Amino acid sequence: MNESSRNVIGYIGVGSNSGDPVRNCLEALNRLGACDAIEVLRRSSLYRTEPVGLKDQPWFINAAAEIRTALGARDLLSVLQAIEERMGRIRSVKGGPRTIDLDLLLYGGQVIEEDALCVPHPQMHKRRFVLVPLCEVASFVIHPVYGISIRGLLERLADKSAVIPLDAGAATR
Ligand code: PH2
Ligand code: MG
Ligand code: MG
Repeated sequence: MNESSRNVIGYIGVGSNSGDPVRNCLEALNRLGACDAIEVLRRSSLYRTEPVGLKDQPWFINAAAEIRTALGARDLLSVLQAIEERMGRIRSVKGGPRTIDLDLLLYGGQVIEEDALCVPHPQMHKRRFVLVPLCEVASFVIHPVYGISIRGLLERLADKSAVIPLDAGAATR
């Protein structure tokens, strides 16, 4: 199958904790859906989440989106990075505050391990701020490395950091 006829279901993690994080997340999702070869099928609710890793920074807004795309994984990553850049993401402190972070969590059932691209996202199964939103749109999807559903990963999760829904019900809109 060639690039243009491919239609892959992917999942994107969205996060922001600087400027107006709710606006930033929604704007990033709009920009994603405005791309030619990307259709946003569903998005999760938005969540207010406690920072994981570097603690001394503002709480985040996090969400997840299910997309269908004709792009290959590398091209999709380039689109995510271009949206981050155009929205003014500044990488000052590693793991620190950011205007927008778009992470490619899952791309079909593919496992890709390259310097610039690891899919599934190597940290996703450890993070409540990723799995709670993702579970809204992908509860039965199987993690291609662990062979466990997203719901199953969430049930096994050790991370107890706070993840609080901001607009419950958005997934059905
Ligand atoms: N992203 C990080 C580091 N820590 N914590 C929360 N709550 N949400 C994030 O999106 C996040 C984080 C690096 O990508
Ligand atoms: Mg990122
Ligand atoms: Mg991230």
